[in-house]
Formats: sequence, C-alpha cells, structure tokens
Amino acid sequence: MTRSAKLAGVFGGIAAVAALVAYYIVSYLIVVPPSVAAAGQAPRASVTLQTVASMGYGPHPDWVSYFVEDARGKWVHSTVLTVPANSLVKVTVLQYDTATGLRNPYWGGPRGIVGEMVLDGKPTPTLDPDLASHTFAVPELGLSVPLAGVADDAKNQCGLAPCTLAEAHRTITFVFRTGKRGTYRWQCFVPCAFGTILGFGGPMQSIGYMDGLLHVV
Ligand SMILES: [Cu+2]
Repeated sequence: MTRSAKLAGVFGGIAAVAALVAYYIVSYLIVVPPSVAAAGQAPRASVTLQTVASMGYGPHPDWVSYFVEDARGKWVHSTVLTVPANSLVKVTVLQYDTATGLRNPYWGGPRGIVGEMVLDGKPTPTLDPDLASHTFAVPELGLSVPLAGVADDAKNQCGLAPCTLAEAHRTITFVFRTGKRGTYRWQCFVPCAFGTILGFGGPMQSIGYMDGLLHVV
C-alpha cells in the first residue's frame, strides 16, 4: 500500500469515528420527549405518573421508565412536565416496579412535601429505604419522595408499558408547592438501572426514563 493510501485510510477512519460521535451527541441533545401539562390550573393542579420495570418495546425494551398521563387519560412516554407557578401540585404515582432500595437511608423520608405522603390510602410518614423502588425528586425545590415497590412475589406483575390498574401496583400520592417560573430538573435517586454501572447508567441518565424536566409556568 502506498503511503498516501495509508494516510487516506487513517484520515477516513478518523472522519468516520468523528461522524459517529457527532451523531451520538446531536441525537442525545435533540431527542426531547413531549411536554405533558398538569391537569387543573393555578393555584391547584395535579399530575399522574406511573413507573414501569421495563418498557417492553422500543429502542430500550429492558429499560425502567416513568410515564405521564395526559388530559385525555392517555399514557405518554415522557418525563417532561408542565405545572403552574405558585401552586399546590398533587402528584399520584402508580408504581408497578419492585423495590431496589436506596443507598442513602436519609431519602426514605419524604422531604419538601405539603402534608403527608399517602401510600395505598394510608398516611405514611416515612418508608423503609430498602423498600423504595424509585424516588420523585426535584433537588432545586428540596423535594424528594420515596416510592414503595411492588412485592417481588406479587402476582400479575406488569411486563409491558404502559401498565394497567389490573396489574400489581402501589399508589403513592403527595402534594408539593411550586414557586417561581423556571425549568427544574427532576430525577430518581434509587440505583434502579439494572445491568448498568452501579445501577446509575442508561435510563438513570436519560430524560424520558428516570430523569425529567419540570417546566413551572
Ligand atoms: Cu428509578
């Protein structure tokens, strides 16, 4: 092979890798799930979410994820929420996943909510951190709520998102107060991403799965 052919091969290889890296970064930045508006309007609104142990379809069928219910009662694969400013927002989470447990037991207690967390109809001041499946946390608002998991041996567990009320689930409700307008990140802090490094990869670092945005408008 001539020297110029070798050089062309090297530069061609570099260009191909650079194109792949650029594609990865651009697609990572551009893919933002649709925003779903809370029901109601200021000063009171409500949001209904569900968590699923695995999507069951799409590009990441084994990823754990959140879903949001839209105004027509349809489940949307998104974690981008729009809520009114200076309002009380009631959140209902239908939790279909089993427990993974929190690394830091401090987060077993709900923080930053108005009133008490209610788990399956019972006011619940704190949760055994080992029983947490996910958290709904907005660090900038000081909000963190642990979400109890379904028992490992529960019958009729959900395997395909979105799950239905006929399948095994826990129901968690809580209220938080929004302040000024802005966009806040929210996320889960349970290392729930099975099969990734320390359980914090994949869905745990992806908006639309275990990370989200809260648009306060
Ligand atoms: Cu999680």
